[in-house]
Amino acid sequence: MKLYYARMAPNPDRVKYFLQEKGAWDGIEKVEINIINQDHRQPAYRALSPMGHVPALELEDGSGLTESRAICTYFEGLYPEPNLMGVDALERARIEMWDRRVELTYLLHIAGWFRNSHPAMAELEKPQSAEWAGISEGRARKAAAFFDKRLGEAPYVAGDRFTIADITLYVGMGFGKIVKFRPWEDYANIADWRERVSARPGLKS
Ligand SMILES: N[C@@H](CCC(=O)N[C@@H](CS)C(=O)NCC(=O)O)C(=O)O
Repeated sequence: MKLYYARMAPNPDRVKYFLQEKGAWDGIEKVEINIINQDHRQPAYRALSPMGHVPALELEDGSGLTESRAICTYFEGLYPEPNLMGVDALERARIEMWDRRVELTYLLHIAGWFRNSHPAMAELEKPQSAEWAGISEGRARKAAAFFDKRLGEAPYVAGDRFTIADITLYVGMGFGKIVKFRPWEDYANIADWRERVSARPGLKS
């Protein structure tokens, strides 16, 4: 098994923090992909990841597994402790609900904002659209307000314990710095949550 990942990229970081929380990151064989050099668009890599996305996991039979959350689901099965995705049907569903809310309403819009506005992305995102960047920025800002309210109701994103949904939000918050978006400077609940989770050894970059 080999994990193809890229440094300082949000989706690979979701898997990295997930494995670090489980104490399993160091034991995984890794292959570094350089996105700026477009390693991920080469035919050999596309055989594993047909959409040319990082991360990807190469399994023992040579087949590829992609989508950060799916890779985490597999690792949750291989390394069940500590549990990060739910212990019974209802908890699994609730954690997935929150994780997908974070991914689809926050992380995705930070990505749209960054990819459509930052000069470093001009080669990868063709065409860049200022209008798309503006819409994504508005949606990310709206989502930040939503998650601040949520973190006023519960200590962690999915409820009373740390889960994969916190990892996704933490990655999203870090990623936002690239477009100078720092919701913890304006929102007290996000600031409190971020201080607590960033002290976790598993979330060290
Ligand atoms: N839905 C995928 C998204 C993966 C993704 O977009 N990864 C980015 C890096 S964070 C990537 O490969 N970007 C390269 C590109 O779009 O050309 C997942 O959850 O893993």
